[in-house]
Amino acid sequence: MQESKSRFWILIGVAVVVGALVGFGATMLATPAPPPTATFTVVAYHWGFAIYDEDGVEIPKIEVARGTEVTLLVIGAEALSTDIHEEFGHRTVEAWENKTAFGGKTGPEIHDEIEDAEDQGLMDHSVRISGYDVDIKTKAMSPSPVKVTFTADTAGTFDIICNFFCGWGHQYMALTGGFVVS
Ligand SMILES: [Cu+2]
Repeated sequence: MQESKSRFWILIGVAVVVGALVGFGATMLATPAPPPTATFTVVAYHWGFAIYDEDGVEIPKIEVARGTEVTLLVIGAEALSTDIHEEFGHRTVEAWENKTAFGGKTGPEIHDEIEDAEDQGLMDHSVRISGYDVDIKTKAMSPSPVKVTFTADTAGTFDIICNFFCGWGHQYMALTGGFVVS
């Protein structure tokens, strides 16, 4: 009687330990490691995009591993200080001078087109990622960026394009291969 009683308690003990292990295992399976995350700031200007990493360093394109939870902070250049804003305009003129974009017009003509777009109140742009359901419109003059988070679930090389009419150079506002998921 004494022996079977202690065997009973041993069995209970074993059951409790096994139960705890099964429970622990199930918890481990139910809570996979969180996905990697990455945040980038994208400045949209007349007529291009500038990308910055989490340290504020400008980078030529966004590169992430598949499955990364990507946060984009999108801001229109018009919302930045006049100096910075004008600096982006100079980039556009320089891009023309390097013959990398904006064919058919001279540097001063490009400069005039930028001023015309602003005079017409065409201050906003969008950041659309081809192949993804991502299209973020800037908020003119708002110093707070528009924030969007999505999962980079499709591998490949995608373009960042403006999908909101922003004047003459809108047609050229694209960063080919600007979003790469490996
Ligand atoms: Cu545009």
